[in-house]
Amino acid sequence: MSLIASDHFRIVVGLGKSGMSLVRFLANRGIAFAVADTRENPPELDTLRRDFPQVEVRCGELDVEFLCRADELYVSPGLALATPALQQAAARGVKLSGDIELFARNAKAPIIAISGSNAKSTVTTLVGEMAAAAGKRVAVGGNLGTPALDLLSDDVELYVMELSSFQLETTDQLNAEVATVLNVSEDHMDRYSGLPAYHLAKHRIFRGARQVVVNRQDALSRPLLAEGQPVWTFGLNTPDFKAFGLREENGEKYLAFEFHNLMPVRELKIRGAHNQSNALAALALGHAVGLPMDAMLSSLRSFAGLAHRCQWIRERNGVNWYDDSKATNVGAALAAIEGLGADIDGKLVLVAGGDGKGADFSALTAPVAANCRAVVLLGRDAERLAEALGDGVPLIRVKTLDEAVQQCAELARPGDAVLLSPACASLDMFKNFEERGRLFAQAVGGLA
Ligand code: LK2
Repeated sequence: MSLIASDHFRIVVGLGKSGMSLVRFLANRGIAFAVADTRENPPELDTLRRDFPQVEVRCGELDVEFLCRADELYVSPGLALATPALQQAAARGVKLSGDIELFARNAKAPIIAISGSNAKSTVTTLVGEMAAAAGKRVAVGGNLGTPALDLLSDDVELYVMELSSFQLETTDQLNAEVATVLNVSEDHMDRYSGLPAYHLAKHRIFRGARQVVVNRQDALSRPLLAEGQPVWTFGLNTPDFKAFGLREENGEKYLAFEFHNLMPVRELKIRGAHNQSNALAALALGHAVGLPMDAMLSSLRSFAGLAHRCQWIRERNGVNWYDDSKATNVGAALAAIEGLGADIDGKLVLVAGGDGKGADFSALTAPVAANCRAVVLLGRDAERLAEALGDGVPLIRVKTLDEAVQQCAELARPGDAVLLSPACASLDMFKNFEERGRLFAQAVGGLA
């Protein structure tokens, strides 16, 4: 691609999974572009050189002059918009955008848009399965699975999109048919000035949304509404009009819509109050786009949960082992510790630690003291976690995941559960939380 200054030249900044989807999208449409990455050897460099040898790539420190040749930059969710080179380019009139903005401009079918600090992958997957069960040609992806631009197709009837705050920061106008922020609790404090900035980024999901879904039990999930904009709600309390919730009848708890019961909660395979909330959120989103209730309920009955999300690994000597590697923030770890803790006869042996992203761990102190026999700590922020947990519970420091598994095997007693729920990102020691979970399960599988 030539590098003549023009009004229509773009630069893809960050060559990961979504960067590569941008490359394919722009190349397919004959739009002139180049690629930049702050890393010397970005993950998709070999793929790019092989499939698009004509595309100019600049690796290493971002060069403002180079960036200013573009009229629009598509910035990776892994790169802070506050990065000085990006801000300098923006000050010189270059538009900062992202793959989701391009996706929204080009999608011809309705979008269900899902964000939140936790449970977004579970709810996105559930809604996707509900739509498929209803016979819709549905495309599911975004922050999970397939990058948004790779989903675009004229055959698609419905898009179900998981979106992170980083992806939303570069999205001006999503124009979703229905949008939700499932919940807001602290995460990514290494990238935001505080909870308000993080909340603001998440709420960009509502820009141009026709309908919204709100969590009745989380005020931070509630957007400013346009007059007459349809609102559906979910929550674990009793539902009213346009609301999904729980009702009790003859000692049996039911998922319910408005004033009637839908199905007994015990028919869900996914356990814990937070998962009932997830089921209700998925119902609200599906209902908003007109999915039939019977198809949605049958999907709820068969859904067994996601990999690395409080996933059972094995039983050994009366101890059950769980992989909750997906718990990359405090809120997620809390849900697992309280949920699983209440479900077992014994106590939890918790494995936690990693990159805490500047989190305040103090919310873990009391629930960990109440539910855990011991905590095995590893990773960059092990000491910060230790400080927060104090002396309410025995703490064991380890250097590796294998060592953690060995320690847990010695500490756990019959009736206990061992839970990897780090409350931290994995990137200080692993490629991602999937790899961390896989290696944990492997070590657990290797115990005699
Ligand atoms: O913060 S992220 O959205 N996801 C991590 C988190 O939630 O903490 C996942 C952690 C884990 O353990 O798996 C995120 C972080 C870094 C990223 C990113 C998303 C880096 C990236 C793309 C997306 O590429 C770096 C490109 C820089 C030019």
